[in-house]
Amino acid sequence: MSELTIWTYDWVPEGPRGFVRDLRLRWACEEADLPYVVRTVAFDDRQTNHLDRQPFGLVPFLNDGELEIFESGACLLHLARKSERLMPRDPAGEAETLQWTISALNSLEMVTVPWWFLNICGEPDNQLTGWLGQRLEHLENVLAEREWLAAGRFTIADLLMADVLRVPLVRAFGDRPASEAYVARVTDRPAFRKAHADQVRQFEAADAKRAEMAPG
Ligand SMILES: N[C@@H](CCC(=O)N[C@@H](CS)C(=O)NCC(=O)O)C(=O)O
Repeated sequence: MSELTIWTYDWVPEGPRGFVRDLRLRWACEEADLPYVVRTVAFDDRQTNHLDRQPFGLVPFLNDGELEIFESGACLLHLARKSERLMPRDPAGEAETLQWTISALNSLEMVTVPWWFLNICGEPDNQLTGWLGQRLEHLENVLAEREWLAAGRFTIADLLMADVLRVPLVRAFGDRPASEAYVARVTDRPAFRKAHADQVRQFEAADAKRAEMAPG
């Protein structure tokens, strides 16, 4: 099997630790027992220092041997082709997994991220609030009826949806008991806990190095 390399930043401030999207790829590899290494690009000058690997200057991106791929969703789908644990192989189970994976990105995260951004910029009651509320309410109704989004068991669709929903401001939005239980259940998986702890530990370790290099 070719070597998987997950790329992230060499350091981030405390706020995003535990939420940088390389965690999605670490988590998937942990779920599927796929061996991987983590390598880094510099956080400083990130807008321009790795445009050859991620055309928007973001992380994560992935190497699979010679193959290079960016976008966390695309990387997850790539990893899912390696392990049935991440996506079932029967056509119906695969189609369900695909639709919920894309919907986590394109129906939920496309609202949660801009809403979150306006919120932290001091506009908690912004124009996206109603839209977000509707999307989360619809999802709440789905999650009230089932334990997993697709195929009756954990898939990358749950990994992605739980990662979108676990952002603290989103998680605290409204009273949505089924969604809260879902996020708690999915993020209680040992693979998530390991991926999360590894990421936080890596950025904490980078603090010391950064302090050494700081002028004065
Ligand atoms: N759609 C992209 C989004 C990637 C993204 O927003 N990455 C964040 C870290 S989680 C980043 O690199 N932020 C740096 C910046 O915005 O300067 C994906 O899912 O891979």
